[in-house]
Amino acid sequence: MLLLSTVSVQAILTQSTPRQVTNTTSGKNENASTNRNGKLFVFTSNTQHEGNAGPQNGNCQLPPEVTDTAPFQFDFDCSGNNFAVVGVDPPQPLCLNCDLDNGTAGNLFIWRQKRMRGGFPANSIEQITFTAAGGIKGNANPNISQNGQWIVWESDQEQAGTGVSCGNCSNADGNREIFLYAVRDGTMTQITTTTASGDSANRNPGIDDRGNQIIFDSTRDFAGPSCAQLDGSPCDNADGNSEVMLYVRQEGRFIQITDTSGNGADANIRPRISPEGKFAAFQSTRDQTSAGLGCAKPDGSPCSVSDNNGEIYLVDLTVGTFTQVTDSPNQGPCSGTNPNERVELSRKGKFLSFQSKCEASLNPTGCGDCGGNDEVFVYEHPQRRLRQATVSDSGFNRVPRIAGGGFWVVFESNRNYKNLNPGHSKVLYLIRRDRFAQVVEDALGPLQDIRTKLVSINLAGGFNSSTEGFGVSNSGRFVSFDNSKGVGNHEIWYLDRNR
Ligand SMILES: [Ca+2]
Ligand SMILES: [Ca+2]
Ligand SMILES: [Ca+2]
Ligand SMILES: [Ca+2]
Repeated sequence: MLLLSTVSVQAILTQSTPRQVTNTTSGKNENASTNRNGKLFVFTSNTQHEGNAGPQNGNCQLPPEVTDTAPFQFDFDCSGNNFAVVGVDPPQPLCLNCDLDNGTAGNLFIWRQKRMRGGFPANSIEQITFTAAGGIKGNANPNISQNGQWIVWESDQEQAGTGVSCGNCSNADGNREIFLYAVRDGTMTQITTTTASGDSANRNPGIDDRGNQIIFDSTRDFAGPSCAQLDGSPCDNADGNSEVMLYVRQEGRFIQITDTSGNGADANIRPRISPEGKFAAFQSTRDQTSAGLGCAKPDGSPCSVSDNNGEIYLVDLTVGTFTQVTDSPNQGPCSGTNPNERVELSRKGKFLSFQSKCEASLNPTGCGDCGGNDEVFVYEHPQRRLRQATVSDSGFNRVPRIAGGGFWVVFESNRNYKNLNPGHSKVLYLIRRDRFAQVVEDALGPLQDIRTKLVSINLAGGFNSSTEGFGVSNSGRFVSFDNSKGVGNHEIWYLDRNR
């Protein structure tokens, strides 16, 4: 029995309800990403998907081999998941190409909430990958472009089998490569073709709104005629640490954004690209003082020689210059690879969100007790201003994602802001960036600013996500996430902030 979700919202905002997308009996559904209008969701799943034409069980179709009344395992409306597609009666969770033996690997699926061109009815599923091995991470970290036309992901598998249309897919060595799927015609492209370095070979792909550029981190060396650095010099990563790479789809060429040495697979990681594709951001433990065509801090002074803890960088791809957003000491909670991490950026690189343990150095006069727990920060590039969005004395504020339009930041937290989460469950918050974007739960911190607009997504007793991964549309209206609380195993959910 599904626990009814409870959602607390500020009075000024419309009541909204988390909606369950998948309804399965075992395994995991995770890594959900949504396009700009919430019509398309892509996610990974290692659960068994039933859905081809078969006998009817209520409103649900059963797969041909099922003769009993076993419930439809992958449905959206037949097992009490509270989902109903407006205007479709009865809603049929239809999948025309699902592999009925999925369950050994994480594969990618698209869910179409609304009727789409190409004959896809509302509330239908399409399976994209058909690998039989690799576990839940066999196909991982999918991102759909906001225009809904392109999906990029990482995989250590050979993309093959019935239903796969790929002209260049080849990954016999089983390292992790980057792949691209064209939603319009169902064709697949293998973007990277490399060997060795296993799961750290090519990772963390991001994609701009139109799917023109794909960014990722790679420990492989792309030296060759189809790759140049931002300053025009040849690509080079002979030392095999992780560098930030960009793939220009229409030209079939690569741009190596960082050129550093040392720290292996932790050197330069988790890059993101801005919605229009002109800016990139990433986290790095390496020295960027001679990066690209120049590197400066927000105040215009030269970048610091790295003391090798993780810092956030912003890159203007059109002119090749770097901005060192954070400059924090490699000590205490701020030491190591990930004290500043998980950067996301809005349109034209104007606003960055990231997670940080470095409050004592980034915001020494406003960080409350400054204990160094994970807090959310927002950097406003036009004003060259860094704001601490959460001030708390314990617990966590994680994985902030600024929506592409820059108005909303979504993050995961177990703090109680505006009394929306007094039980300190794990919830998602959406905070308006363009108001006074700060929330406080810290007796030593500044008083809460009443202008802050905040929404929480709070399933009964908090939710339990597997991956710290969720998606948000450019407008901040649609948020996709996974949760197992109250539903047994990890299922995909979404929130339409206007409903
Ligand atoms: Ca390979
Ligand atoms: Ca290197
Ligand atoms: Ca530092
Ligand atoms: Ca704190």
